Amino acid sequence: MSAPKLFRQARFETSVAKLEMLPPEGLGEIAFAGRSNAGKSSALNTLADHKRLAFVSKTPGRTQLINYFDLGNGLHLVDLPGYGYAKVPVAIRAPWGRLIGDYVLVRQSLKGLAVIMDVRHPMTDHDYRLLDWFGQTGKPVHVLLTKSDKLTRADGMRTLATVKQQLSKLSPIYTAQLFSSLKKNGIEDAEKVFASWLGLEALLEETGTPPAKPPGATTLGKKNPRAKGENGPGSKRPGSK
Ligand SMILES: Nc1nc2c(ncn2[C@@H]2O[C@H](COP(=O)(O)OP(=O)(O)OP(=O)(O)O)[C@@H](O)[C@H]2O)c(=O)[nH]1
Ligand SMILES: [Mg+2]
Repeated sequence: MSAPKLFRQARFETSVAKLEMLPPEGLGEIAFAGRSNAGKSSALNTLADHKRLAFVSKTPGRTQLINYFDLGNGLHLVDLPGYGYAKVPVAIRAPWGRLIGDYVLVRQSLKGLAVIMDVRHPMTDHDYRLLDWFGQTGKPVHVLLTKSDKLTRADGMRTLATVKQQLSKLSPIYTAQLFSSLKKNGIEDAEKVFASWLGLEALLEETGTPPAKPPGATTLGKKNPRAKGENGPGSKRPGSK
């Protein structure tokens, strides 16, 4: 267990329903993709050390928009809609091949993809399709096998070894680790990978110094406007009953 420090600055910036609405290209962003209910929003909250930055729900398919979180200095974390959950009504179930698929290909600021998988259900067909698709960018992927608190350490390690082997067949630069938002396990390893993608390694050496905000930045303390809508009733902390 360790306290996160790298992404503590994260502040909600905007929600995007269409590619044309994406904010201007910045200096770097990391997107969190994965099956609905895998724990993407929870992982993002855990890394940001923030209980309700990104919306977490027991209802799969809650995150339907691309949500941008500002890290300052032109850097962002991006929470993508989940894929592969059949019970979400077709009207709001954009196949990842459209919004997510286009986003991961066209976005130049995107430095790498964090693919979040429930450690009990890793490497689904949808995950494979996304990894295959993203492969054409040549950019890195880091898999967080989350909810690792649900398995014994031995079972978790076995799954990790299998997933690493499967990933190595897709690309030598794809990596994976165990993670738990509930137990706050795996934060440091994830931070190291994401810091290297964003060129922030030096910050990890310092003792908890967050990235400086650029002059005139106004996002600090901004309320998450989804508190009334998508981020509404039923939101839960990871693991809460
Ligand atoms: N035990 C445990 N539960 C977790 C963990 N991470 C997330 N959860 C739970 O899993 C459920 C889904 O979490 P979310 O973070 O909303 O998942 P998501 O991938 O963002 O889901 P969508 O937005 O629907 O795609 C919630 O009930 C969380 O509390 C974890 O590490 N351990
Ligand atoms: Mg979510």
